[in-house]
Amino acid sequence: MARRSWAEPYKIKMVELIKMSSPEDRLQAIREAGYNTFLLKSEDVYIDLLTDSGVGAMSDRQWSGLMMGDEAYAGSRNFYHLRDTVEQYYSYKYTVPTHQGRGAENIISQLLISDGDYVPGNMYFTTTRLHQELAGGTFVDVVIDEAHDPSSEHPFKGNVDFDKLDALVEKVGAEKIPYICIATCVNMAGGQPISMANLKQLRTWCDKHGIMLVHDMTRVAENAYFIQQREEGYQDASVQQIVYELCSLTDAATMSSKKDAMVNIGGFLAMNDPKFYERACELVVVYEGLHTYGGMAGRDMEALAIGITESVDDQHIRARVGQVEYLGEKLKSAGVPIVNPIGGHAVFLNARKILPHIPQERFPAQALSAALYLESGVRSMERGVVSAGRNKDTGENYMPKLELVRLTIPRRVYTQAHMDVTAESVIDVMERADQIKGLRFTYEPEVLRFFQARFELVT
Ligand code: PLI
Repeated sequence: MARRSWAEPYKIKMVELIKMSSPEDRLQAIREAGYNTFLLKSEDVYIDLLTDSGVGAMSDRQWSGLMMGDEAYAGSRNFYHLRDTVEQYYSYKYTVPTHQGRGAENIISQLLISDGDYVPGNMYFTTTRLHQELAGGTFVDVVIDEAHDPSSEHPFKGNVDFDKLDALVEKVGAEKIPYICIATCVNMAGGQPISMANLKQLRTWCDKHGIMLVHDMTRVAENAYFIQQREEGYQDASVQQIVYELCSLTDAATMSSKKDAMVNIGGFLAMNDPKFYERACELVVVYEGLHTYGGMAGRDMEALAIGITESVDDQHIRARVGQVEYLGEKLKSAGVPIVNPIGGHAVFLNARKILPHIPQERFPAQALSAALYLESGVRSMERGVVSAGRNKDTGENYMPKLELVRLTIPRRVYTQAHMDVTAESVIDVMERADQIKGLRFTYEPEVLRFFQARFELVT
């Protein structure tokens, strides 16, 4: 029998109107934004693929959950619903809500990292690394080399390289490593999964060295889907089962609920150790709010609890990743260089290949992202040298091998037709790529510079 197509496991009940702007309006908008797509007004954007964070479409069940908000300052029933849901689906016993993922990163970094510590991870993430550094730590990349190679077809580019980990222990000693931070479906590598086998091996390694294993579980459901599709022994397991198994291999987790769990705001820190929970409760009241709401309204915790149950549904995740794959395949078949294999939440354009005439110091991915907006009103995000920032000790720019533009697909928001228009826009930009010029900073913030930096064209 021929392979059956997937279809979205929902129908649309309400729509938000969007409109295409004129080329003149877009030129003015991108100039005013200093060629930074973060600084564009949303109303000037046609198809918004900046991020998948906080921009998903909630279900009718989630919206009805909003009406069930218990906004008590202390002990909201929605908190207990969230806590129980986290334990049921993600295995962690204790949950500390935070306003979003970086709130949880701040707390875990402050609690566990001391000056001079090292924190290994399977590739950096911008806010994660910054909080580690602010707490006095140094991030160390221990992902496999294939993760830095856009053309490698490795099915699990999020895997940890144990030689790199062993070398770090040898150099600094296990007592200088408070924890290892492992992301599922590694964002900066192109939405690439870690395998269950690699995570199990890491669990054993951590036990041997007495090092804690922390899980950035922001996109764990997408990782679980790739395991189901690619890893031997998991074909008959549900995404829900795989998600639970992944989480239960780790000691604690930080979560940005704005991705997998399809809410507009929220996050949490979760763990199994009661002592660690106690300390996190002490700190959350300083930065976020009481431990039964963190930074969240009761209604948002309710929508989140419902979103978690929807996020691990096999039909949902198949359609979600399927839509990303649809866009990626269209671009690939037109000869557009993208990161392989196609990731879980986004298609990443290889700006080095598309703009070989722009050196990395002139920010090719930033320039490509601005050019794509100008062409079509499609908003994307730079994930290259600008996002990588500067080394905290030397002040030099990090020069990542991956110089990418991310076309990030919000969950349950756009249709296949939007993907077609996006693909056509990228192909049009590719055809006149030699006319695209590099950029230089006119304003460079000290930290997380990609959010607010401004640029001008280098002519
Ligand atoms: O944006 P937050 O503070 O809710 O979460 C921070 C965060 C942590 N880990 C990972 C893997 C992320 O992707 C992440 C946020 N990502 C954003 C905003 C993105 O556009 O990818």
